[in-house]
Amino acid sequence: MGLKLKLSAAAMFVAAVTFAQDPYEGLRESWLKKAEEAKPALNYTEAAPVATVRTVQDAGSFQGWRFEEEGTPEALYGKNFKDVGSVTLDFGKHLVGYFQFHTKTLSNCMDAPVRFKLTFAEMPAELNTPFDPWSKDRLGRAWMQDETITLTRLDEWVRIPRRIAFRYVKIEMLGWPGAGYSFAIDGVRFTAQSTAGEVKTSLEQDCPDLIRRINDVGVETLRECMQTVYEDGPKRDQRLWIGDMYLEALANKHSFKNFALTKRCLYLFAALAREDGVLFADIIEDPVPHPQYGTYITPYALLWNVALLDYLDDTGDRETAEDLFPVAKVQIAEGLSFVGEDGLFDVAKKPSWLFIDHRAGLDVSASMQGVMVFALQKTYELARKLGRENEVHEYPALIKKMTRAARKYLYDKKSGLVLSGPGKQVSIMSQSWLSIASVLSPAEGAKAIRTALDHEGCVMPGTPYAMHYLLYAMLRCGMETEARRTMEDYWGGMVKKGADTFWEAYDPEDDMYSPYGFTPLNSACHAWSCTPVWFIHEYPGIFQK
Ligand code: RAM
Repeated sequence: MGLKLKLSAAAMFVAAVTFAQDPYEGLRESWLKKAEEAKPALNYTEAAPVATVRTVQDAGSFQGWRFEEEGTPEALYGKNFKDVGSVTLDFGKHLVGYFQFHTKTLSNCMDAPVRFKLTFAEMPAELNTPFDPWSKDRLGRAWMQDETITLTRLDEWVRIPRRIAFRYVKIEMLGWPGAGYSFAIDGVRFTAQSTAGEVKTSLEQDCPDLIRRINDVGVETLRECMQTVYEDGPKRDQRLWIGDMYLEALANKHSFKNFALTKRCLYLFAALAREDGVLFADIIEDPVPHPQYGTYITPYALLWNVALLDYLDDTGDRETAEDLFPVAKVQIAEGLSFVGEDGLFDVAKKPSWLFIDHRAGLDVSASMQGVMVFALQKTYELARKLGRENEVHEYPALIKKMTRAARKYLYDKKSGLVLSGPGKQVSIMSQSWLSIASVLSPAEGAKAIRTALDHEGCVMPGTPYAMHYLLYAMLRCGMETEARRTMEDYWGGMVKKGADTFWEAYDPEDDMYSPYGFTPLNSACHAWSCTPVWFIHEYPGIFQK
């Protein structure tokens, strides 16, 4: 679809949501246009498989499966595929883009169609776990990348229409095509795409090997997720979420420095916000950019403000920050509408999906208090940088009030722990968020985090997203050695278990952990796990020595 057509269709959405009280009235179309103008071009690279592999079930490997090299792709290309029947190819690295294969008549002529099943996978276990029967309480079955295709012609390239995120592909011949002819699969190729471009940073020469590998895997993760928006995962969900964007933009600052993509995403969220100005949690680009209607995540909307401040700091692009500052104010006002007279964020009012981590059972009240205070602080800083403090003069008093309330109702001086919700739950996220928000002093935060880590029954993070905030909190609390060890253990743990790109969900104690009830649904290349890139470069003295 041409840019013009796309723009006008998206503008129709904008027109449809515009009504009398729209705080962004008259601005949305120009914001959408700025988003389109900032869209970076995709770079394409050609890739080919490096080996054919055989499956090995191995309890010592991640999720119980690994591949072993078997032969070369060239050896496959000469064989009658009716004898091969099934083959798995390894491309040697994670790729995002479009897959093609070529067939060649070997004897006689095609006298009946031939049908194949192609299964693409990011992980060995994903390729070796049967997908069916599919339970209806899971996410959509078609996220799984298996495709059936029937050829009625040979001797040409066939392209699989859907965009693929994978490292491995299994090609199986389905049924028997008849005895009248033979053929080979004599070529396989992949066009990979990303908008990331070249890495523009480097590590210190004597940077330890494990940190270097963590950085490299983080960079690859980010590269794969940088498409025409910051996607969360190129396999699933293939869309722009605020929480993922915030962390991708951090890592981008210290790698590709592709700030136009950040600008595009900030404007997209603003242009497509709800009628009252509240940001949707995520945006889907095709066929025209539109929100995932009905999906709001208050902490994400608040973190959008932080991403805007970071963008201003990274680029000095004042025009964008000025344009979008009113949007930041709306997110704060929306968040504050759930803060009670007592100065506490009231999760019982259920403003939205209060996503802090995927870990089941996590009580988010203390974390929400932290996110709200952090967003107030950062939005005030943004206002100051724009000389617009007068518009938000009430923020400092609110920060004080919410800090006092948090210390009074959520912080238990005796144990040194933050306790969240009616069940007084101890979680890593509660300690981390109240440390990030400076509700706890660095010494109190360090004690809270250490005590929680040793506390039996403490709710541990389930995703690298949550781990990011733990690491950030540790650094704010002066826990430098522990921060370094946490990165080496957690992200380094994934590297040691064979990660080419960092995973959406990871529990070092449970390789089968999945927030979706089915591990193959986990995304194995997930944006929010790329932040070691930011930490390693932002704090070279701690991570690169
Ligand atoms: C899932 C994905 C995504 C995240 C949301 C909240 O769909 O993991 O990255 O931002 O949850």
